[in-house]
Amino acid sequence: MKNAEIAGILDGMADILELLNENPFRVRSYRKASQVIGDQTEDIAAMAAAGRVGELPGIGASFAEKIAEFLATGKLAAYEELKAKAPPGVVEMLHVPGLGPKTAGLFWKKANVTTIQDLSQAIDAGTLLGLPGIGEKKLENIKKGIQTYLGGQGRVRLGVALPVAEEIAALLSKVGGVGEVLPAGSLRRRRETIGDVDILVASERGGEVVKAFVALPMVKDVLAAGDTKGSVRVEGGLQVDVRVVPPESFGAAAQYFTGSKAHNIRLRDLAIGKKLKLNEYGVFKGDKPIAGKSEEGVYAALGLPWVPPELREDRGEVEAALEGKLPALIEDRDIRGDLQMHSAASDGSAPIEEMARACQDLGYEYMCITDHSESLKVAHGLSPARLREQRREIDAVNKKLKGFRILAGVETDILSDGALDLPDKALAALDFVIASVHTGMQQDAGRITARIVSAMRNPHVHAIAHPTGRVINQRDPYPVRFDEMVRVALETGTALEINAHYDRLDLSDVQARAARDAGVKLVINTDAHAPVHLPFMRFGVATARRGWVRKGDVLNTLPLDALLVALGRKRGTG
Ligand code: DGT
Ligand code: CA
Ligand code: CA
Ligand code: ZN
Repeated sequence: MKNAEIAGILDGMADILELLNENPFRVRSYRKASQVIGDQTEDIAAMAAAGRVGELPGIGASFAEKIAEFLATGKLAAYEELKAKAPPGVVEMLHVPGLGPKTAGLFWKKANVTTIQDLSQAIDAGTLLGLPGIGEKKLENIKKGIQTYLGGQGRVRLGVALPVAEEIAALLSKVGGVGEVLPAGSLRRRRETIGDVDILVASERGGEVVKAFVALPMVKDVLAAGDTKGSVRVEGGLQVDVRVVPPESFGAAAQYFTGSKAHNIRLRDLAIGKKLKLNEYGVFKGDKPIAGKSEEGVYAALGLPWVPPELREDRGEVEAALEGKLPALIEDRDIRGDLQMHSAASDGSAPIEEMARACQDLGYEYMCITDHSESLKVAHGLSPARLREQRREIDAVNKKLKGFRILAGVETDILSDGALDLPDKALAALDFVIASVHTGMQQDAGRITARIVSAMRNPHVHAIAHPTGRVINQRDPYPVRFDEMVRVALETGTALEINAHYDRLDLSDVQARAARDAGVKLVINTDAHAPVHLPFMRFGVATARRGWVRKGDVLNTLPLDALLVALGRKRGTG
């Protein structure tokens, strides 16, 4: 499908238009079109062939024409023209957290800064100070943003890498003489970003497997192709390595190449303590292999139970395993509903009923519609009156659904002064209220923390959404005092969200663990803006597992009745 590629181009066009100071409505229309195309489950090429692209919301005749041009020629003349109007380095600057198009344009036009390197040097040399609106503080923020941006470069988000790896693994499984296929490395540990993908294949016919691998359709560049190892780049630049190992050492290879390196070093020390040798071929007593076929066997030979890959970071899992105290981690199937999502009433793309049927297809018992509140104008937030109207719509859809319940909720903004964007009376009428910071993220730690604390002290607020505000590789967390947030969450019985969207994963793994250790309840939500986002739940569950989180720590593992009781508790009515 070309959907993602087209969405990327339209977004890129919006960036350049913004940089060129074009009409904000025009910029917005490109962003909207990009979002609509990106959210489509159906192949745009098929829709175009049927002449249905122009019917999509926000896609008029002119966008439909551009899409047709791209589908036919693989290029878009208007995009090429736009790209010629701004240096690529300046466009790239827009990806630096804290650096908007106005500022980037200013640096480019007034200080001749055309690359991120230029920008870094200009900040250090102090030559940008004194440009209109540019002070020390702002430059310091941009400097930090550059570090975030460069640090994230080359690491691909989990939700981008995992589907690619799974598709490649499925294709490799069909190659002749292939047994097990396992995406290992940081991907198997479900880290939030992936340096490269490491896939293991059990086979005696290495050369043939590697040949088949480098010939796969998603391969853009072949970096290496030998008898046991192949290495390629796929679209978007992600590197994928395949290693072919004989079945009798597959378990040892799986253990070794899953890592992490720090975990492996601990295991090697354990082996040495038992006068054994551990490597990617097996566990050896002298020259004699005593384990290697299965991963369980490798751990058992070292006197350990099998350790879930998400824990293998040397963060205490080896000690816990030795003591028989590994946590029983939450699993995908424990999730009974999704408590944060948006409908077409605010900035989502689907009506409530469509979201509900998609949730039913995932096997859920319930879900909650949490559209934005009124002050978030860009997201078409809901007033109390519109919320009341939405409740009636939800009641009507609920009547049609069997064995499933849509809860009425809201994602209410925590305003700059800490007040909520809705009166208590409106909040009290809803089943579930999640509060979040979308504005004033530049405030200092004291003020941001105070805002969130005051939201948690409201008895109608059940949870805090994306509690640190970070966007992976794009935006640093706002400076909330995490310990204080956790302390007040516990004291007030407010849950903290693990936002499952792979752009956020917020709380992060280590933060989820700290919250869970403190006894705070978590809630794992997708924040879906379209049905295609609902399956992102697994990235949230993976992050929870990396945070040692158990089923009982998570609100939305409860059956509906128990969930409603738990929600009532915060309001003193449960
Ligand atoms: P990444 O790719 O940066 O997201 O992280 P990983 O963990 O996938 O690292 P990668 O691709 O360099 O190597 C894959 C695994 O192979 C790693 O998790 C553990 C293992 N490994 C690699 N180099 C070493 C090493 O020098 N010593 C040990 N014990 N294991 C290693
Ligand atoms: Ca890797
Ligand atoms: Ca690798
Ligand atoms: Zn939000």
